[in-house]
Amino acid sequence: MNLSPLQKARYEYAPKLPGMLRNGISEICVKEGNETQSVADQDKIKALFPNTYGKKEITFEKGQNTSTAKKHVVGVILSGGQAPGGHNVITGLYDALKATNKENVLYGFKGGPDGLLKNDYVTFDDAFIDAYRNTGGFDIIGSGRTKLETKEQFAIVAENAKKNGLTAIVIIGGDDSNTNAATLAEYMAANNTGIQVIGCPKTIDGDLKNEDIEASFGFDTATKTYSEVIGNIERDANSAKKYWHFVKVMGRSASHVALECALETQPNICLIGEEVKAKKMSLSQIASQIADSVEKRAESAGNFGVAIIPEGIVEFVPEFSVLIAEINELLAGKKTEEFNALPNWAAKYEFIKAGLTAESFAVFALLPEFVQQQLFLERDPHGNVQVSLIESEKLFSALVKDELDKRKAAGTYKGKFAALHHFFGYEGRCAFPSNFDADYCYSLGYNAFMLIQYGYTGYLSKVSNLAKPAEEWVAGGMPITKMMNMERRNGEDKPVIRKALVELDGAPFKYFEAHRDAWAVETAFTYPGAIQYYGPSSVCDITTKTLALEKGLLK
Ligand code: FBP
Repeated sequence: MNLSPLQKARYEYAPKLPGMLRNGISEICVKEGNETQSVADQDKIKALFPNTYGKKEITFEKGQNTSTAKKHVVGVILSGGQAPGGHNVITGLYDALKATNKENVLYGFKGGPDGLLKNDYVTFDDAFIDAYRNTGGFDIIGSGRTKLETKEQFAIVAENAKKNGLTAIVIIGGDDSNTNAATLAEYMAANNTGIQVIGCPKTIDGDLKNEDIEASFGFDTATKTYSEVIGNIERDANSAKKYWHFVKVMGRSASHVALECALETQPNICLIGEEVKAKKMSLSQIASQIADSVEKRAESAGNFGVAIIPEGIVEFVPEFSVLIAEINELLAGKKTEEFNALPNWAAKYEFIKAGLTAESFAVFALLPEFVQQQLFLERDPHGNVQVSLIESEKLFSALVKDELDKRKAAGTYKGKFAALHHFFGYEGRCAFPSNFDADYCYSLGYNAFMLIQYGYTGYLSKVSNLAKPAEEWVAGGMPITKMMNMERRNGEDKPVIRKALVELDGAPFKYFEAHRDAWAVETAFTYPGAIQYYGPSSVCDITTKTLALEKGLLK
């Protein structure tokens, strides 16, 4: 295989473990803390998880290892979207498992949860694992988005697990996958299978975090990757002084990625979906806010700038959500065929006009035609509008242009507006993990095996104190049920891990809010540059501004 120089060098990188895990397996003991309760709906969650609810928080410490010696056969899956560092969770898990007992075995189930259902797996050995150390991607075993949530699926997983002699399953995934890990753990316990289930917190979106989980892995590398390129674009914009760049960044439900990139690069505009929703902002209000920046900058800095748009933005705009719901209703059942049979866009437009309420039609009429058509072309398997496919970066630049044209006609704006569009998402999900993610992920995997060895199930591998050097990180585990509450999903009340949205009273947003008016007018761009893997720790090991602000390390 042809290896790039960096790939070769990264194979040699030794990820840093928390100090308490560095003394060798025989010197890791466990300290149990308090019993836990779910974040809300305690009675309901307790009733649904009678075997795994209320367990104690645990921390690992230096001391005599008192776990029961037992041969372990562990199965691991990667679940959901790629996130840098996934390979290192597996290498950390493998190293801890082999350091404990050479006879222990690690199976990698292929293609996400499907691998467990189809009993499709590989057996890891040193050579296999060594080829993936400190690399990005999930290609080691692949990933998938099948949801493991029904009793029938759990029964198949249990049967396959028994067939292979598994003692534990590790699920590396986001909030949904770890919710399913908790339910699988409960099933395994209720049926006395003896099979433990441990989760690891993954997602570039950064929305799996809470008072116990400080960060999901992959967020650090992905946001650094996007911030590097946004910084480069800012510098290009500031050199040429002729374009406004509209940059959409991933983050399906939360705006953490957009916010972190804004903190790193200080663009002129960054929309935060959670704020848009809280202030019930309309599309026109948002466009007008961006147009204000364009107009002011035209008078001072010039006709250029950078705006960051979170992927999930349109779903946060209340009037847009209502429009989507009405369109879904309008095309429900047989009406899609009727709509598709109409001869041209003009006829379809009349059908839409007749079917929407006056309020929603007014919103629809405001949209550029390509977005109007996108709303009716791209449907998911249930016939619903695929909101994630809407090119919101183009939508907002078109709305801003309309607003500026109006201002031009009124004689208040005299600048020029030329927009360029970008979407950064897949570019960051498989990047070589930053040192932070390489270290964090390896620690999560290593720690997951410690939880297995000590007999825990239904726990999330937890590594905290992350804004400090790795030596000071704290390793342990938290019952997943502690992070759960009841939510309405597809018409049913379900126990789920609470998704973390951007908190408008949180330090990262507050910092952004305090500076954005100046950034909107001045050219205050900052250029983070590429991720550095070698060099001083102050450059290579630093984590996100979000975490630093949350931990009070940045003011
Ligand atoms: P996870 O929540 O599974 O980690 O995935 C998040 C994400 O990267 C989003 O940012 C993005 O909207 C989505 O995955 C894209 O999914 P897909 O890979 O299926 O296109």
